[in-house]
Amino acid sequence: MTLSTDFDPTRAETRQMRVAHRLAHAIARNGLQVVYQPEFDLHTRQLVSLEALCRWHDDELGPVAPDEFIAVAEARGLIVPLGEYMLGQALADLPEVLRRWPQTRVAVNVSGVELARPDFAVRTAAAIRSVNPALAAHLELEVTESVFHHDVPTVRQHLQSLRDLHLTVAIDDFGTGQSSLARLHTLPFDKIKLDRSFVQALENPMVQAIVRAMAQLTESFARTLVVEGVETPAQLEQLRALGCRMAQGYLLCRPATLADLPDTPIWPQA
Ligand code: G
Ligand code: MN
Repeated sequence: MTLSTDFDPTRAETRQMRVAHRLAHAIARNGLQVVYQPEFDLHTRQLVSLEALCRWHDDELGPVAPDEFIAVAEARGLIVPLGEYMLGQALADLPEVLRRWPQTRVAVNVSGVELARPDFAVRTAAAIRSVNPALAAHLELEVTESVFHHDVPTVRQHLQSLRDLHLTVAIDDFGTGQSSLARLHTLPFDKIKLDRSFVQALENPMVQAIVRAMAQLTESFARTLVVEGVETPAQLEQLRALGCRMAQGYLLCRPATLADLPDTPIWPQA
């Protein structure tokens, strides 16, 4: 019998410490890249939003996957500086974004750890004001189910006061983990991003019914539904037929630097 030696807690700990150390270094030295992935209106083909995504290629560690370094950042007290870094980059890029797509918003992902901090809204508002208060109306915050592990009244207050400044709020990866229908009414939001697992199971009639119901549900509350993870023309057509208006995914556009993003959509016309 051979015992698995794949998981070695000491080595895992060492790797986490190393990643945390290098990540702190990268944040301090502007060493993280930001790529943007658009969301499109399937009716008008308009680019409606650009999601800012962090990418990291470290000199010593090589490329580190976002799933890994974001988990490390959350565990090792680096998620707040990382979040501030991403917000700063989004604010810095917004003038160019608005020149190219005047009606757009830039969306930044915000972790529950950040939103649970008492000064989140104040600091976010201050960061915006220090650049240009008018940019608030072009920012979106994407929050995941992880916010439900934290103090929900605090999170709600932050989101409410930032919405008062005209930021919008999207519930990310909806339908997974804790982001259940039962909790939907407990946070203020403008948009739901339906997790890509629904698209991956779209051949199942019950999944089709769920997607159709989500499109109707959001419409009846004057909210937006964006379907994540669209990878094939067949999925795109099926989503349209189910009443979905907005989508994101590799078929439409992969995450890219601002310089590499095409000005006009290049995904296949129906
Ligand atoms: O949790 P969130 O939805 O913010 O995660 C975004 C991540 O999903 C990014 O890292 C992005 O590269 C990835 N992604 C975006 N579109 C697609 C897609 O169509 N298919 C898959 N598998 N991943 C995608
Ligand atoms: Mn997201």
